[in-house]
Amino acid sequence: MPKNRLRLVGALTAALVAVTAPSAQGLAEHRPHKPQTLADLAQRHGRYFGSATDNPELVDEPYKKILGKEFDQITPGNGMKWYATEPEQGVFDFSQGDEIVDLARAHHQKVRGHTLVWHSQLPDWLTSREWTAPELRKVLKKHIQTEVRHYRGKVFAWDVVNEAFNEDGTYRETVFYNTLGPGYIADALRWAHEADPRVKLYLNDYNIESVGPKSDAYYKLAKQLRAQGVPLHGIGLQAHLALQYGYPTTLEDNLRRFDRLGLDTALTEVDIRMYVPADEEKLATQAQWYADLTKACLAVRRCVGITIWDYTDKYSWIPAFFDGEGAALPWDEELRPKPAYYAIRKALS
Ligand code: 9MR
Repeated sequence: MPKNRLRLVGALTAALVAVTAPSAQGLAEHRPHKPQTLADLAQRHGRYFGSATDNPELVDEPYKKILGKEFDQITPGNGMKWYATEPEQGVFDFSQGDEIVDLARAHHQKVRGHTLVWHSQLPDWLTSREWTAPELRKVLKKHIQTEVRHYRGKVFAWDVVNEAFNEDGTYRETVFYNTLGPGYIADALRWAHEADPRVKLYLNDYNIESVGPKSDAYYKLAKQLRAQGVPLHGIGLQAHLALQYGYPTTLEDNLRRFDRLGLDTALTEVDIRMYVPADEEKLATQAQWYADLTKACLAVRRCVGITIWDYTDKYSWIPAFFDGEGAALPWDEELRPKPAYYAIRKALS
């Protein structure tokens, strides 16, 4: 064979081999596709994608199946709150939180602890009497440390203080603030840190997605606490949004300023409610907002993850609290994914 033709045959053979011999990558592409979950997609960005859940729902098997599969992080909606965990003074009951932690562990999901200090859902023994400052300090310290110790190594983060500020950025006048003064926040963080030096400690609130008086109050406090060496690691932005109030367009800037303080952020209780009945247009806007807030978190390095406040309209808190509103979550009441679900996937892809 003339040299030229030989070369040609050689080149053709090489090309054929290249086309037909499946490379490692080619093989992977031909494997039947395991559908990627929100958690899988988020993990590729080093983030988690989680859902809240609540004990009464855990008898619903189809619900549990999606909960166990689609998410890599769980927050107990109620089971770790004070009324549930210390129903009588000094008598602790962690059964509800434990049930959720056990379920999460079985699915390799991490757990956010929610919440240690909050003015709402307190036990009667605490709200029905007056406390002196030394008495309440003792009660608060014991509650925090007993609970944090119980969940040491089982939760990766705690909402230590929840909803400490008013809309105008002044301190909310809770029993803790009124009795102990604003220093109760630093104390709570220190006590939690003492009980579990590894767990990430957050302050968490709603209506702090935008830059404004309430998020400014957190920014100022966070800066102070950091300067004083108080163990604060993150700010949780609940993100209970509503179509009628508009999208918080300064969300990304807001996340970024906390990032610059060296703090983690997380979107901790996301839902986007609307007046019901839902229609195609409202669901499309909702989907866009879910995508936008997902992208905002991905754009800011220390935004560590997103948690929706349960995943299905079947178990959303919204209809019971806001008359005429609902349809706030990415799955509908029949556990069918809504446009928001696909929009989140796309934003994560
Ligand atoms: O999801 C919780 C719902 O089941 C309770 O009835 C409600 C009581 O206030 O609390 C809900 O969760 C709240 C969370 O703990 C803190 N941020 C606001 C959430 C919605 O109210």
